Amino acid sequence: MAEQRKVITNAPENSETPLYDLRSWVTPTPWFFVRNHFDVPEMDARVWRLRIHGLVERSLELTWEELARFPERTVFTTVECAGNGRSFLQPLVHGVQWGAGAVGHAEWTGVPLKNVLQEARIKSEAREVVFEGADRGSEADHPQPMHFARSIPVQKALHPDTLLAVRMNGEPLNPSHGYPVRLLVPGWYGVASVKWLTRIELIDHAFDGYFQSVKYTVQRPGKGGSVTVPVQAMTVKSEIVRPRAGEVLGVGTNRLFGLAWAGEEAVARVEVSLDRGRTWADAELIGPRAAHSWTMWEYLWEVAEPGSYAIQVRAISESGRVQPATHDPLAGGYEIHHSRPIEVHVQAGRHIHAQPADVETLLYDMNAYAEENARIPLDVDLAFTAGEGI
Ligand SMILES: Nc1nc2c(c(=O)[nH]1)N[C@H]1C(S)=C(S)[C@@H](COP(=O)(O)O)O[C@H]1N2
Ligand SMILES: [Mo]
Repeated sequence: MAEQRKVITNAPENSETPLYDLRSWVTPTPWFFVRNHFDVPEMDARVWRLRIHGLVERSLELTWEELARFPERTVFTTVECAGNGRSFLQPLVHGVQWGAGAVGHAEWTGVPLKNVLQEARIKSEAREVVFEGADRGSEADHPQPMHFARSIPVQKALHPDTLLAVRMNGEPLNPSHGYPVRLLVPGWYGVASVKWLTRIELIDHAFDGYFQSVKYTVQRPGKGGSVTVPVQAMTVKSEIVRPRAGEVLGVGTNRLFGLAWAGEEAVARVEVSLDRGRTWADAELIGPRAAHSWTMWEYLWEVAEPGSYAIQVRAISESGRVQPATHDPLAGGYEIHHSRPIEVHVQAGRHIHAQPADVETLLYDMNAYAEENARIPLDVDLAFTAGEGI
């Protein structure tokens, strides 16, 4: 499968998942968005080392073979860039001008970080775990070259699904996604999932690296106005995948299809409004539903009157968090998750009689997958053409 990402910038590569073409719960790797700050570093698993040091009883320097001796675990996780959707903000905010596609959902396999940290034996005063990538470069407001680095609290580092990932969708990580080893922090914005990982350090204070304290931060109400905090878990969000904005539909039954996710939570409900947010109806959630993963939804929209309509969708998480209608100005250019209406046109004389997705046929392999931990044959779902199935 050729690379089919939508390129936003070339050097370094920043490219989007072609969201509006998705036909599977899992995003095929060649389609999965790429967010790089610096050039992709030259990596070779044969000479790769992972240093684990700082507030540990026993510093480690693992080789690829040593890492491979730990038991593996496989998880499904949606990864979204905290800047996803930035181009929809008015007025424009500085940064990569992402559309909706800086997000993807994949199967990740690797060694639970917890097991490696247990071998290093964390000291009780450790509070955060800092992860450093092999990539290096400078930013306009930070001319000194630096490595990409980010931290997470010890508690999140010990979560059984936080992985030192070595495979994505069953294949070894490719260079764009962090070969040979990346961190995977399920439910958190992608910035936490450090690629080309070479160093892990346990510290007893809040890490203040550039990508932790200057970029990838938001304001929160706090003492004396607001405080700056690093982005953490993904927020509750949905996207309309089909129809696309401006599409011509027909009278009868039109099928709306999309995705919704809620960070560390599962999605409880997705609602659709066809009257600019006055009334909302439940969409059908189809396929697998789990924390850390996006959920597919569909809605069969009966429409008799030709004309222009706005379709709006919002997701609600299991704890009851509702996707908002407007962007929180305190979040600046990050955590852009407000529900965006799209305009469509229902044409007179054009009749559509959409059917619900044949979930059983389309998802049998995905369900088998979740149960048996078998791999999804990724090309199966991609064979379906527009209008059929998912
Ligand atoms: N070493 C390193 N890790 C990194 C980055 C990076 O530039 N360098 N980008 C981060 C950001 S902001 C995101 S959104 C995710 C994107 O992961 P992907 O490129 O595999 O989709 O990687 C994160 N990990
Ligand atoms: Mo990101």
